[in-house]
Amino acid sequence: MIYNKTVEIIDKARLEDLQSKRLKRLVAYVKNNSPYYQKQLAHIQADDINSMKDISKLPFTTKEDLRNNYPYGIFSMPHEKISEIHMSSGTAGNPTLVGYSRKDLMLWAEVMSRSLACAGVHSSDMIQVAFGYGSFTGGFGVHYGALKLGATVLPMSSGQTRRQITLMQSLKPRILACTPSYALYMAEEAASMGLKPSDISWEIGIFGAEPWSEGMRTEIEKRLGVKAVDIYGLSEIIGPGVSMECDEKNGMHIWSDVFYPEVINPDTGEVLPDKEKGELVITTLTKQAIPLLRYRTRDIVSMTNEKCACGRTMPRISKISGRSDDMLVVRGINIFPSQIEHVLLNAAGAAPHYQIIVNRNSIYQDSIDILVEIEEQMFSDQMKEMEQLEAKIVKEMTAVLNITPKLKLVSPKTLPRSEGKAVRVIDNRKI
Ligand code: DLL
Repeated sequence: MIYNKTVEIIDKARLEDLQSKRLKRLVAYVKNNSPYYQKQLAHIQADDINSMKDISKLPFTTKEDLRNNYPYGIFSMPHEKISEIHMSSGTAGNPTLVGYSRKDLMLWAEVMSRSLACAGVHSSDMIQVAFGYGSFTGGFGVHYGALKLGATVLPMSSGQTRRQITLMQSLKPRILACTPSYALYMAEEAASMGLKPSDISWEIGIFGAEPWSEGMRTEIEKRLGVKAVDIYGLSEIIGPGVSMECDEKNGMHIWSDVFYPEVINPDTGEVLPDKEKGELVITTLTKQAIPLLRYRTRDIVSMTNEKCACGRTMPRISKISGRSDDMLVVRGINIFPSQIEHVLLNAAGAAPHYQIIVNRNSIYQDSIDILVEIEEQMFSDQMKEMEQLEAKIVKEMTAVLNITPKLKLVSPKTLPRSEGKAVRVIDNRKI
């Protein structure tokens, strides 16, 4: 079902006209209201923006810019007027803070209802939301969209897996929304409870917040007996609901009347033609609280404007195939190696030599192993002290990363040294 026919099947010329009018208005708005953009756009006037081509005159915005202007420096609205605040994980110091006005929350509900309908959800459906609720955007985003669509929400958050499954058996929701790795964990748990795929009421699984491959899709579909579709988004833009796969399972429609996409060469900033792989950059055309110009998502995709068999004219992006920075997404949680380094540098006894190894086991559960060298003098000390050091680092890392890594202390000078860029991360997942 197409939720909003006036925009989802709009013809390209009208779409571009709408986008350029919005961009012009946006430039005037952020110049007037955001202390950060006031400085950045000192030499640009709204009158310089007359078509979408003129977007190239605007500067890029990065996660660093958000963090350097923490908490409200980049906002275009005084914080008293903000209705809701969320955060993105994956930063060692200041979190990436995002705010929503009432109108932004309505926009979020709108793009999420388009996304849910695009996945095949109807107003008569019940949606089990097993994305986390809290400062993470997953739970609330799906929740708001489901309410606007008129569906019934079962707000479970993640965790309490057996309870999720018993409730599924009694309430029979047709839709499940969670990370793909959690879906597989639920499949495993359901199997261990003696359930067969035919005992499972979910027919559609809406999965995202972390990278997942076609192989993983096939596996989830087989184990849970669902149609598995991909949802993409990021807190800085709005949360989930930036783009969504339709029945064709051939790219995710990006709601470009409100989130204008470009794909650039991450090294040069040059805009790439259709179908070429590069970094996704998004401009939020209508947001109020924290609109962003040309935000560098660091996610690697290719984009196509070719017509889709579903009838939607909104462009499609491919599955996310990687990142242009060193951020790792493990079980939906964003992790930067710098966060790990920060903990190690503050732990007496640990040397600043480490290696992060990410593995995906047979049921696609990701795990992080961290090998840390200990200092010479610590090495000759008591076993007990080593254990204490290990426990201390694991505790710190769990607090900072929101995920418990497996830590292994190794002898001094055993990790490989490098003469160029250190290879700190070994990602064995081959996504
Ligand atoms: O993960 C928002 C979200 C929630 C999306 C629920 C989908 C479903 P952040 O925590 O800010 O927001 O993390 C954003 O996660 O830049 C990608 O690198 C990664 N990511 C999100 N969706 C996908 C996906 C939410 N479908 C970062 N495939 C993004 C691959 C994804 N990576």
